[in-house]
Amino acid sequence: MAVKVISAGQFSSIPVSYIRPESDRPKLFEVADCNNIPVIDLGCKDRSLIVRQIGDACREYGFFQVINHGVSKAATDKILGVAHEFFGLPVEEKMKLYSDDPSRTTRLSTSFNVRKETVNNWRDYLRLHCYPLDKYVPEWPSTPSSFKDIVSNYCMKVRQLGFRLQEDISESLGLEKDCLKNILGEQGQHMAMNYYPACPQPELTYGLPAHTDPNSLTILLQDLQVAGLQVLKDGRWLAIKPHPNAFVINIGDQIQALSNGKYKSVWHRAVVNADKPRLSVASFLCPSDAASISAPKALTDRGERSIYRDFTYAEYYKKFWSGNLDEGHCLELFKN
Ligand SMILES: O=C(O)CCC(=O)C(=O)O
Repeated sequence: MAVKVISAGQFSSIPVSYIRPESDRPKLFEVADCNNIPVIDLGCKDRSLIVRQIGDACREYGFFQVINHGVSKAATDKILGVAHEFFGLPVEEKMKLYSDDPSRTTRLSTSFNVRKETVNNWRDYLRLHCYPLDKYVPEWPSTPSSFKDIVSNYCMKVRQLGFRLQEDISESLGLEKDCLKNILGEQGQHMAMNYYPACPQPELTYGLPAHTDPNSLTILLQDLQVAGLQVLKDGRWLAIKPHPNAFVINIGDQIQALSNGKYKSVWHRAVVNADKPRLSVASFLCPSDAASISAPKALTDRGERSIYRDFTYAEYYKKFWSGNLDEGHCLELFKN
């Protein structure tokens, strides 16, 4: 099989297929540093304060960071370490897992959806389905030998964190704690280990272009040393500086729909840099395929109309992968 991943190459300039048209480049000089994206202390004794802070962050930014989140530093250090080891493996070893078929449950791939897109992205990624673990772990890489243990331990911890956040988000909307979780059903869990090699011309391309996440909630672990995540706020791109021992949390399209548009599934993107590779680990909680996504009555019975028509997550996910990542907010296609 031809070597398709960019982490296998040495480049003094970027291949033409990665060059964005002039109108669609990162314009890094226009990006502002964001120092005020909320950092919420989940260890705080005052739960009502946490719920309020989460509600404010979801309305205002759709993004926040959490500290004292219950996932140990050992677990986050280990997963970043094993991800670095994985991407550092000889290319023949990595290519055993290569696939550009989005329906594959374990696959190494590159860019976003190479079957559909016209311009490529400066990213390789390992995509894993993670729930239930005993179904998917046997498919995961066996090299490095510690991979399966480290990643499964991390997945269990992050899942608990995600559920706790969904409870807080539910309450922040004035709903029962379990309301959102009940609608979302038996949630799936996916992971993208993203590897962005150093790029000779970062001003011409993206690691990931602007997109929103199709799922319910995303928990992102960023490489502390190398920034690259940017969020769109009030029409301006803001660079999110990695905060020590924090996760970045973002609301996915399904929570935007369930909140009847009160909470934002915000556009975000990853840019690359000329000096250092960057790594991030995104964990996605995904509604069950059959989950019927419909804003709870309590949010619409005060005369508010439902912004989105009812749909199942399976229907939404199919639509999302049938397009390009940066084509438009997929939720727009589900408006009443
Ligand atoms: O690498 C990042 O910071 C962003 C990753 C991301 O947005 C994704 O995996 O969907």
